[in-house]
Amino acid sequence: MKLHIEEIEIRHVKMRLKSPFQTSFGVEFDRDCVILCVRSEGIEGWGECVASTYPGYNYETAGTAWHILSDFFIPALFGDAISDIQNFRDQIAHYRGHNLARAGLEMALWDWLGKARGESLPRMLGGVKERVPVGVSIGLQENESALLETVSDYVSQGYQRVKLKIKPGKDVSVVQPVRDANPELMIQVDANSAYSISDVPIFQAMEGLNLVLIEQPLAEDDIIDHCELQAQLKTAVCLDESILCLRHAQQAIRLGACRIINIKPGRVGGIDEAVKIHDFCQTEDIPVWCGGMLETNIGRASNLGLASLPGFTLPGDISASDRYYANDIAEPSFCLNEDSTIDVPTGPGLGIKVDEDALDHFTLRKVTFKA
Ligand code: OSB
Ligand code: MG
Repeated sequence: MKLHIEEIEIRHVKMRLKSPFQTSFGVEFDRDCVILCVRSEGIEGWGECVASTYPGYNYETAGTAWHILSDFFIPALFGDAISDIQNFRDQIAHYRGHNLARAGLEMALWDWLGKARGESLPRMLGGVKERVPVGVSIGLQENESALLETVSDYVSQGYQRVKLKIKPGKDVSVVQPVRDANPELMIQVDANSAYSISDVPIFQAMEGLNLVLIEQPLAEDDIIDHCELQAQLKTAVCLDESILCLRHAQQAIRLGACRIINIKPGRVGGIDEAVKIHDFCQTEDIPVWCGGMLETNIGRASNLGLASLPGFTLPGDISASDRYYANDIAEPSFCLNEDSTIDVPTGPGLGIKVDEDALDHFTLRKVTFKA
């Protein structure tokens, strides 16, 4: 790879979700994100930065990503050619944080690189699966009947695993009726950091629900209390927000803070770091699965490619395209197979084609940086 970037286009895109997504940190009606396009030698590489509308999941937003990309990360790339992904990472390594922005740019480079080489992302990463198991992440609902209806709708579509968002006051009592109505279903819960160590009894009360895992129960910067919690539970704790890099994963596993890791390439600063965490977890016999950030088909294709690696044994939050947006900005539309899997794209790079008309329709602002 010798990539002399000619230009990079960034767009702030806003898309209405088919249904609002409510978590312990708030509700999202629309999804804001930053879409990137790297151009050189007649090849376009597309990337999606998964920062959202407001700093609820973590501190980044589409606005902060816009600032960090345009004022720091993108200018750092005009000059020397980029020789490989590691070299790209080195060029912005002196800047701290902002993993979602970093990962969006890296995704565009992977797409460019794959197209230049005529290789798909899963092939470049060492993927082994042609289809990957997936589930669906269900936001907090108004009441019990709305939740039961939503779950049964997804089950009838073929999803074999659901994830239920929980928060204090809406936990055991919310999950119990879903378990009662679906004795065999794979169910897991996600608290998005809403509890503290004094809530151990609540998690102990969940032991009877036969959950696959409990995702990010405590504060994102609190590995110590996650250790204390995991030691008192048979159910596996899974970390999402707490794991920002390979070192965090190594230390969390060494200390016993979790038994499963949710890998989101955005949160860990890119696909390259995500693969490193996957590789480490495989040697430690720690199951991993690919999380989601309500991606468009650009980020969805990337997640499917990553999840084709052998260690992604648990179903990912990579639901079918039709669950998110009425009109997406890239093709193909990813469909659920009867066995609750989705096919991994096989075309060069991400294996998708961006629909520029649709993209223009959802674009709030656009800037092109030239070398
Ligand atoms: O915590 O996993 C999460 C969406 C946005 C921010 C954080 C999370 C989520 C999801 C949705 O759970 C997963 C998806 O379907 O993309
Ligand atoms: Mg989560």
